[in-house]
Amino acid sequence: MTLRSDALIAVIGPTGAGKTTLVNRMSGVNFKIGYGLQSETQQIQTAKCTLDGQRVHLIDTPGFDNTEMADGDVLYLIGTYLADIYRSGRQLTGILYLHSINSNQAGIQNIRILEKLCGDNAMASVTICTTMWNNVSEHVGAEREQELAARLWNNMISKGATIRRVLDPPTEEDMAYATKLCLRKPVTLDIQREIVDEGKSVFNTKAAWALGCRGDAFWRR
Ligand SMILES: Nc1nc2c(ncn2[C@@H]2O[C@H](COP(=O)(O)OP(=O)(O)OP(=O)(O)O)[C@@H](O)[C@H]2O)c(=O)[nH]1
Ligand SMILES: [Mg+2]
Repeated sequence: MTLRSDALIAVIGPTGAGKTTLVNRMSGVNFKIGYGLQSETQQIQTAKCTLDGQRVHLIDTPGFDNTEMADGDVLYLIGTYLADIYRSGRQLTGILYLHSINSNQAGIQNIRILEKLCGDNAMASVTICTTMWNNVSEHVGAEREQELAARLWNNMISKGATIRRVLDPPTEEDMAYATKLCLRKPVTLDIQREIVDEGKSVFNTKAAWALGCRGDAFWRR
């Protein structure tokens, strides 16, 4: 029997969307979560766990719109980490993009970055996970979800991205979904190709241009 290698799933999204909470709940680790307005996660951290016999590394990332770091620095951390993975011959099987349904911010900038970071060919590996359903009435949440899907996430959905409501704690269906993600076809993101295959710096990638950070962040380094 061939042993399947550990799956890699990245958890990305705006600060406070519940990324670390989800990683903790799924893996049983106890990474620090935020309580106030301040962003919590400042580094990439990975949690190993086993989902239905499949070993997986959940990659928790610092959020965009961070109170402690510029978005360019967040992108730098995520981009270099993803490039290192690809360089070492490993690939992601899923990208979870978290969005709080309780937020009245659409997160346009975040979506633009995500689209460029992944690229069209990887879009089918993206799941847009809406969180904080227990902080909003079902009616209001559902309306927001519909509007976001029609006006902001439509491009990603048309390229194969999936939307999913995730409860806290995740349900058995959520865990089963994550298990299935581990078994999906490994994918290469545009930012990984740009950095590793094309030799670009993080600040010359399409994601950096979408962020508009190239000038500032590039010259600071
Ligand atoms: N009601 C509710 N609260 C949640 C949910 N997920 C996370 N939270 C709370 O939201 C706060 C922020 O959660 P984190 O997991 O730290 O968010 P994060 O996305 O990792 O934030 P950064 O590390 O700053 O990027 C914490 O107080 C969590 O308890 C959820 O689904 N529902
Ligand atoms: Mg966090």
